[in-house]
Amino acid sequence: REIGVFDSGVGGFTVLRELRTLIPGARLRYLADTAYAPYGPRTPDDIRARSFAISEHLVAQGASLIVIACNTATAHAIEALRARWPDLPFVGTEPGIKPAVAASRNGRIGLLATAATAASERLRALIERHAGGREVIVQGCPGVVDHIEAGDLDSAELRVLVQQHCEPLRSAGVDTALLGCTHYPLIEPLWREALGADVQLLRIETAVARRAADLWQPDAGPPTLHIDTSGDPTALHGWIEHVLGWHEPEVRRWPAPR
Ligand code: DGN
Repeated sequence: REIGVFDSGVGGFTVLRELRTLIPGARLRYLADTAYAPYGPRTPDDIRARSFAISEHLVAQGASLIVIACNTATAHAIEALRARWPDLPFVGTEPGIKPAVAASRNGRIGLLATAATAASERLRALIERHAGGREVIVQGCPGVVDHIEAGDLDSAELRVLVQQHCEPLRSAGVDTALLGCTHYPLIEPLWREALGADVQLLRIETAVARRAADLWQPDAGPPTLHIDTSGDPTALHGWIEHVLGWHEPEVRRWPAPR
């Protein structure tokens, strides 16, 4: 029995890192859907289709719990996944509106996410339910994940893009900003630089891993970590070392090449 974890690419490593820390005994399998990244510009139908195919794979490998380490897939697919596998717990990744409301002093909150998350009905409902009338400025950030997936964490071009996406938050005077995409913590210094020191930045990975830890049922067998990708396995090695500090990655291609 494994915990299956997936994202469009390397963003979910930020969640995987927390899972390894909080559940050291877990048998983990991560699927990076790199061949289809980024999800941000994709249609909801597309995102659901990818989430279904990936979950089939994770279930076939023995998943007894699935962590959707991607805000975009959570926003568009979690309800459909739960309907398809009613007995399998799915833990989603969603921006922590409630903690942001609690942390904000001036009641103005910014939320940075992919275009697909920003446009989702689920996010709109989440804000309506939890924001308690506070103003939440939602900013879709097209392009950012493409840079990160390409290994660019600090180019001048990416800095300009990040500055542009943060501008509406700055002019609205937010004092709290949420990173609503699991890729974004990988460039946290750039968001900090663009938002300024007086804006507090909130991340969500630890809360997601904690939720998974609550649901996880220990079973026999040593802890394991498998990483599969729909893209080029070698492209992930640097990331695995950078984010997870794991030096001998064995990454398998999924579906297996014939
Ligand atoms: N990392 C994903 C998220 O949290 O939304 C999506 C990244 C993407 O594919 N655009």
